[in-house]
Amino acid sequence: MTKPIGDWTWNGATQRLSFLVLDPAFASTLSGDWALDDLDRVFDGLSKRRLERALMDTEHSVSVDLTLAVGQIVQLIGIHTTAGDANGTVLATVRDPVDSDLTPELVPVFQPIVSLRRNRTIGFEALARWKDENGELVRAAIEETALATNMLIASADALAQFQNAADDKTLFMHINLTGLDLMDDGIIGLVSALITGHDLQAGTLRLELTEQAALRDTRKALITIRGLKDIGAGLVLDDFGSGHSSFLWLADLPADSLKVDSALIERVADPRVQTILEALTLMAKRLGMQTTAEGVEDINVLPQLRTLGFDHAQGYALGRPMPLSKALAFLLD
Ligand code: G
Ligand code: MN
Repeated sequence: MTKPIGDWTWNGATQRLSFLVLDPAFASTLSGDWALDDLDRVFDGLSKRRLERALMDTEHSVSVDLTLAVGQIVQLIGIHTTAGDANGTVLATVRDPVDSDLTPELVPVFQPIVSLRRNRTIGFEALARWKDENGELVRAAIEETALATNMLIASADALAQFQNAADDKTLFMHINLTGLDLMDDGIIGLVSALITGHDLQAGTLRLELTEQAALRDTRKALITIRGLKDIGAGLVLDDFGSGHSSFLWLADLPADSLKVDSALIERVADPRVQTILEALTLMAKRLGMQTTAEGVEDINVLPQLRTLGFDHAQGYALGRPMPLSKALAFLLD
């Protein structure tokens, strides 16, 4: 799994790179204040040159993979500040302490989100899948603490690739946050590092939230959510209209987008449901939010969803969740 293990700071005047790393697997190798020339004692030669180039290139944000002399890989992501200085976060791939052969590999898949007005893919939702023993991708069965952290890192990387491939910096990515993530004090730092590290426009990395996820400590969750918005993350209310999703929650949450639950979309032929959907999209518009119809399995309902006021649609009829390479091909097609 990949996770943040500490911070780095580059001082352009003294040409020194400082690592503050607390993770015991890396602290003794990395922590401290390094002269640039001595870094080849830590990284392999190619990595050191890549790092040098990234630190000198003040035009671009920093995102560089480094191989440690001992074989592990770390990633520095961050931004240049004034006077040639730079700083950011250190990410590392660490082996699961449990038998790693028994832990299935996490593979994000990406499902297209389509604009009903422009009739084209304008974003994706990242969904977690696990590679089973036959190499098949299966739905996430394991509830894991590091799940979303990994999904965030992988999906932000994928978003940068999608945006470059399509030459469109407005393309967005939805990533689901769990209740555990909302209680994690490091989440704002990580999301901020990913946004700046990949040079993403504000609002293109969008976090999907459910009221369910905030239930354990609503006040703390709201503080975290507002912090996430402040650093440029987009906010999306997921599964609205079923389960735990109240209007109070909507009143408190500065969301950019509302996803209407598939249980309602499924029943779009029912006139009562149509009235509800129309009211929901109108309300969302007045609150400055976009709306997405979830679980669209039949393309014949698309004109009706448009008439009811939906901006976006997502579902098997428009595209299945796909691995990165397939999703890239789908986007460019
Ligand atoms: O709760 P959330 O909206 O994040 O759930 C998304 C899940 O719904 C994913 O696991 C995805 O595979 C699934 N999904 C996406 N589109 C469709 C669809 O058209 N029909 C059904 N039944 N499931 C879908
Ligand atoms: Mn979702």
